[in-house]
Order: sequence, then C-alpha cells, then structure tokens
Amino acid sequence: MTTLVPVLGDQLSLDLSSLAGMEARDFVVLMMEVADETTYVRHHKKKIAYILSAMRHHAQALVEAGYTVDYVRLDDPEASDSFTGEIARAIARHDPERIVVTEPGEWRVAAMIESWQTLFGLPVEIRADTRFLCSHREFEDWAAGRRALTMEFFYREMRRKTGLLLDEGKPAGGQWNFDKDNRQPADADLFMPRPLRFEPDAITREVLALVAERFADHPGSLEDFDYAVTAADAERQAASFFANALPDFGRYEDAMLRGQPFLWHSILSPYLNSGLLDPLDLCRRAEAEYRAGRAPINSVEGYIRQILGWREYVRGIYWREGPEYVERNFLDHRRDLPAWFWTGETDMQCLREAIGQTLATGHAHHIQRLMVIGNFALLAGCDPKQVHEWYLQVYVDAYEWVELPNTLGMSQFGDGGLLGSKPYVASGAYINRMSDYCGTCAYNVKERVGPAACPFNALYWHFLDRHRDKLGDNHRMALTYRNWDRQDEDIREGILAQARAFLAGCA
Ligand code: FAD
Ligand code: DLZ
Ligand code: SF4
Repeated sequence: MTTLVPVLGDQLSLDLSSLAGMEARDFVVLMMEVADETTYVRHHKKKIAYILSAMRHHAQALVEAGYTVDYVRLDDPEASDSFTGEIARAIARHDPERIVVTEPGEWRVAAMIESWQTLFGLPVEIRADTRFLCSHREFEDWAAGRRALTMEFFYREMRRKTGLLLDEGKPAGGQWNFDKDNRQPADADLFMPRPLRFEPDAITREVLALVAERFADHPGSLEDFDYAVTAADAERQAASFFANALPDFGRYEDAMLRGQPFLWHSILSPYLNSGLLDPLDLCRRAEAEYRAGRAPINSVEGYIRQILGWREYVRGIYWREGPEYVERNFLDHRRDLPAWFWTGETDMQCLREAIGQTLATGHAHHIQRLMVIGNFALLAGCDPKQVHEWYLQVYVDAYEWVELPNTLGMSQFGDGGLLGSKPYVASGAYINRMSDYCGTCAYNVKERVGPAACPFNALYWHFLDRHRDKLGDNHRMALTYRNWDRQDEDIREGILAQARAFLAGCA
C-alpha cells in the first residue's frame, strides 16, 4: 500500500508541500498530461509546449532525486483526458491507501480534487501551497473589515512579515514605494539586456512536434521556441536578469519600444508560476543586489513589489472572491473581441506590436497588457469574460489565479474597482509618451476627429461619457469629467460620433 501524490503542471517544484514529510519510497508521484487541461481554453501553442516540456523535465528531476514517478503522456493510447480519469487509472495501477495533493491554482481544478474522496472512497489530503508567501487565512485576516483592499497596504504587511527591504523596521531608502521614479520612456540602444535563449533539447523537440500536430488550430506560433524548461535554465535566466537588467528595471518598467518585447523585464513569470523558481528567493536576491550597491532602490523595491505585493495580492483576491468572480461585468460590456485579436492585423501600430508579439512569443510585458491591449478592450466595451479567456489562452505565464484578477479586475474594471480605485484607461497621448509606436502608425495621435485620428482618443471620451452614471462621482475622475464638460457641445458631439463610427466598423 502506498500514497499517491499527483503533481500538476504548475507544481514543478522539488520542495512542493505534497512531497514533504514522507520517505520517497513510501509514495508514487503521478504526473498527467491530459487533453482537458490542454484544451479547456485554446492555449497558445508555445504555452502547451512549455508546460509539457517542463513537466517531462521535472519528472526526470524527481526520478534523479529518488522518487518513483508514474508519468502519463498525452499520446498514451489508454489516456482518459482528465485529471479525475487519470486518478482512477492510477488507483487501479497502484492501489494506494490515500492521496496527498498540493492545492491547485484554479477553482475548476479544486472542485475536481474535492470530489475524489467520495468518488474513489480514499482519504484525500489537500495541502496548502507553501510556495506562496501569504496563506488564504492570512489574506482573509488582512482583508476582514477593510473598506478598500488597497494593494499598497497589503504589500507593506508583506514587507514586515518577510523583513524584505527593512532597516530596523523602517523601509529601506526611507520610503515604502519608489514608483514616482519609475515612469520613464526608453530609447533602444545596442547595450540593452537580452533574455537568454534556450535551444530545444530532444525532449522539447519531441513535445514541439506533438503540439504542432495536435494543436495546429490553437493560436500562436511555435517558431523560435526558446523558453527554459528546467529549473537550472530558469535559474540562468534569473542570474542574467539580476546581472544585466535589474539596475534599470525600475526606470524603464513602463516603457515600450517597437521590436523590443522584453526590455528591462525579468521574463521569469512562466518559471515562477509553474514552480521552477521560488518567489521569496528572487526577492531576497534582488534585495542583495541593492545591499551590495549593484542596483538602485527604485528598481529593487519596484521588482520586489511586483512579486511580494501584486503577485500575492491578486492570488488573495482570486480565492477570496470565489468562482463567480469570472462572471462580473460591472460596466455591462457586451462587445465581441475583434477578430484581429487572433492575428494582430490592425492599422493601430501599438496593438499590432503588442498582439503580434504576444502571438509570436506568448509574452507581453505589463504595460502592453494593461495600457495597450487591455485599455483598448475596455474603451471599446469588450465583454470582460471574453477578454479574460483571451489572456488566459495567449500568455505562457497565464493561470487563472493570477490572470483573472489582473484581466477582469485590474484591466477591465469588471469587478467595479476592487483592485484599483479607477479604470485603467488612457488616450493615445499616454501610449505616445511611453512608447515609440505612434511615429510609425497609420493614425495621428494628436488628432481626435477625422479619418486619420488615433482611435484611442475618441474612444477614451466615449467611454467616460457613456459610463458617467457609474464613474461620474468617482472623485479621482472628477477633473477628467470637468475637462470633458468644458468642451463645446459640438466638439463633444464630433468626438462621440467619431467613436461611434469606429466602433461600428470594429469587428
Ligand atoms: P517583470 O516585469 O519582470 O515583473 C517581475 C515579476 O513580478 C513577474 O515575473 C511576475 O511574477 C510579478 N508580477 C508583476 N506584475 C504582476 C501582477 N500584476 N500580478 C501578478 N504578478 C505580477 N502575470 C502573470 O504571471 N500571469 C498572467 O496571466 C498575467 N496576466 C496579466 C493580465 C493583465 C491584463 C495584466 C495587466 C497583467 C498580467 N500579469 C500576469 C502581470 C504582468 O503583466 C506579468 O507578470 C509580467 O508581464 C511578466 O513578465 P516578467 O516576468 O518579465 O515581469
Ligand atoms: C495549463 C496546463 C496544460 C496546458 N496542460 C497540463 C497538463 O497536461 N497536465 C497538467 O498537470 N497541467 C497542465 N496545465 C496546468 C494545469 O491546467 C494547472 O495545473 C491547473 O490550471 C491548476 O492550476
Ligand atoms: Fe496606437 Fe494611436 Fe499611437 Fe497609433 S497613434 S500607435 S493607434 S496610440
């Protein structure tokens, strides 16, 4: 009699809680490539390839560490297509006395796991995922009784809890947050850091062939697949980021440049989210760069805030808000996503760049996701659930716990402002300030009306005008509404007509 320990595709860590406290010989690790996980949304081809290859490499690492691994491949002729089906088959093979599993990252999978005890008549122990720094209970306690769940205050608690960037209980550098130093545009130059490229090995090449054949109708390209698929290679990318990009990470965090998908970002989110890297370790190493004088406080604090603050915070929101969160649509947006979200073929250079890059690589950085793609979808009134599903499909780092609050909450204001006190909307001027996109665009960013006018400009005012009932008494938007009201009526009507005409042709 043994214990069955299912390890899911985003649980690729050797120190996973389900593996702790038992002798390796006392259990069988079960890893399952299953059709339902690859198709519950039409994931980007590179996302499937990354996860399957990282899973196969992790199975090897587990075996090398002394574990017994039962690995079910997607092309197994007996495969059952679902986690629950594979557990049933594994029970028949191993006759376990119990199942121990680390909690999953999604309500959908949590419901499956909760059904196993009754379904199979075996005890199922679901352990907390200790790779996160804030437990569900701690988040609940922090959130209880607060009127607003402000990320900044959560983040300060997490700084106190971990001791990161604290000098005798006070924030290092004299402030908790250095964001005001972090909003500079960038120029491309020859010395920009480049993420490392990892050539596919035999395992990855086999997975790439499988994905090319089986998921030909999924979005995205498999060309130039160069993600790390082992903890050792993910670690190489982390070391390269700390050495080459972290010092300027803060300053250029919001910048966007044509043909430069990665800039000074770490490109580590796929590895963090699937378990190849550890969040606290990365934060501590970032702090060490500051303490050693190799990276300035604005960069290091900004980087740590993303992981210790935002990443933990959105996870807390996801589990706190429950499975119905995905249905929220505060602004009652119903428009279908335009077809060019699947091709990138639009005359709007900023969207062409951000979506094109997303389909090519499976990655876009935060401001492209928030202030270009998300901003457009929100201004145009796209259905937030469709927007959420698009983001879940196309990004290699996307799992529902992190993607949904960022997309439906932060970016689409679908929850009415849980994550931010006002919608993240901007006209073309913001994109022009932070990027070099507008210079080569078919549209003119300075114009609000006329055939060449940047669509973001009229859409921005149309959005504010049509949602006055819900946003009009938001004090953070009062100045913007006053500016709108100051315009002559015929100017306002011209802008609204421009937006209506654009939306009528936007499909
Ligand atoms: P860096 O810029 O180097 O940031 C460092 C790390 O901070 C990241 O690796 C990531 O782990 C963490 N981080 C930064 N911002 C956030 C955030 N808002 N929420 C959670 N973690 C954060 N991130 C995901 O990991 N998965 C997603 O599915 C995802 N969907 C998003 C959808 C939208 C609409 C938006 C606006 C943001 C989304 N993000 C998501 C957050 C962010 O865009 C990515 O984490 C980041 O672009 C990953 O690239 P990087 O590793 O180079 O990040
Ligand atoms: C996203 C994904 C994909 C594409 N395929 C698999 C798979 O075949 N097997 C697996 O264990 N996990 C996969 N995943 C990740 C799961 O969807 C993820 O573990 C759940 O979303 C829970 O967070
Ligand atoms: Fe985007 Fe408008 Fe600039 Fe074109 S002009 S790149 S549409 S912001």
